[in-house]
Amino acid sequence: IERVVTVGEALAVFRAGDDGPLWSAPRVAVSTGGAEGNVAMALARRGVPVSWFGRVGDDSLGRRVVRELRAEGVDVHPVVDRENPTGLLVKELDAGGRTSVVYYRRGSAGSRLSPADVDRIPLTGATLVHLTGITPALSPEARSAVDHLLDRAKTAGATVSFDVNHRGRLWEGETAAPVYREIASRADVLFASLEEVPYLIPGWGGVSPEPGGVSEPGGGSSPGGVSGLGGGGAGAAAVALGERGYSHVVVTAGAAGAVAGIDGELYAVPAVPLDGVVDTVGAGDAFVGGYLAELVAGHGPSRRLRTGALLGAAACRHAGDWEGVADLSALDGEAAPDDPVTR
Ligand code: KDG
Repeated sequence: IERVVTVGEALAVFRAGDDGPLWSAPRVAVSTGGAEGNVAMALARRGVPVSWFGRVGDDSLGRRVVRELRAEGVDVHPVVDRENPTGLLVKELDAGGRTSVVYYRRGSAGSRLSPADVDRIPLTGATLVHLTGITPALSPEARSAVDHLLDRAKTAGATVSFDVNHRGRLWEGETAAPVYREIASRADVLFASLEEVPYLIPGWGGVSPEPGGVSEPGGGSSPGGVSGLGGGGAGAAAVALGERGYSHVVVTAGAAGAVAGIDGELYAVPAVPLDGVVDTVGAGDAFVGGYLAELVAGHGPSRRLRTGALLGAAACRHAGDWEGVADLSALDGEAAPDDPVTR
């Protein structure tokens, strides 16, 4: 049995918007977020045995996120931190369909992830370890924990998957970029959105990873030089990343689809057309979960991309990060042929 291990910070999510803006709304909706947990839930939904590790506070929100991950079929063994609270993300959806995100996570339990915590993660039997660029942004300790996890995963013979997931609210692009490159160079599978490519290839698309130079989740806008590249830009980016030694990359371009570059071959998938996008936050994680589920099941690139695109689209249909994916029941009926190379 293939087992996937994800490590990161799970957050409680308070969502406002259905009842008016947060400053006046009488109610918020409560849910769970955190990129790695979202990926784990998508994997579990696809039937892949998956574990999530991280720290949560000894509080109701911690209890809530653990319950929710477990309810979605994820194996969870958190370190319960008695001194620091579970992190929180507040999401506001305005009437125009824009999402803005505020974090209450500085000093949170999840941000204290340490190398000693990583030592407690059982990696025996793990075929794949997934992490994101959010974790090293959380604290120096969490960054060391990521380094240590990479070492341990390699020793255990696990495939390492890394999703850049830049969060401009957590750190500056110029600080983050070298860290992303270092982790990416040690990963076997690399995920990046088109907007994140400049962090991996400085100057790509005429954009340098300066503060404010790329879009943030649910906010900001893409610099013209990058967004103008479209899906074709994802192909060019995958080729350029391949030339820099990243032998298995997946570049996502939102509504323009995604491209995988694997050992010099390119594989593309269009996005699944959507007529009501409720909220795109979580779509990238759902995509990654879908892609990895097919990868560990031994399926080829086209099927991985197609399942990723389906799950990514499903996530966009719900205001929560992952609930749209949890709603998918008919996915198994969607036969995804293992197409030959599209170039
Ligand atoms: O990818 C969705 C995430 O952005 C969200 O769930 C919270 O992990 C999170 C983050 O740090 O932004």
